[in-house]
Amino acid sequence: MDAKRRNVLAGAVALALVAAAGVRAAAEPRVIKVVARKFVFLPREIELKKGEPVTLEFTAPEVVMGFNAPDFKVRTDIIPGTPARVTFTPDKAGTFTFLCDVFCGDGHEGMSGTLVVST
Ligand SMILES: [Cu+2]
Repeated sequence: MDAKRRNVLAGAVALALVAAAGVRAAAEPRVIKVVARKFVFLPREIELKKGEPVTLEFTAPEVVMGFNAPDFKVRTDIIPGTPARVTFTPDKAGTFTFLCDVFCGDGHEGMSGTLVVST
């Protein structure tokens, strides 16, 4: 293979790599970390964008918690020591309540937060 042909090939490979990386970057959800502790989610308010994939990554330092956002049909248990993740793409804008749906103690009933989804 002559040098010119090798350069063309190298250029094509580089372009393919850049294209693949670009596609991966676009599809990668934004990660937002959330801590669930007695008896609050931190942050309590989570800002999302309609149509933008997001991964919520939960930790619970104390006891088992739950995360449930019924408007987007996502929920997970949050076990201490193991990050729990939900990935979804908000399909509507507005303000939506999420809550802890695993009984975690005396303050459980008031343990909720808000997803604020903008367009
Ligand atoms: Cu709870």
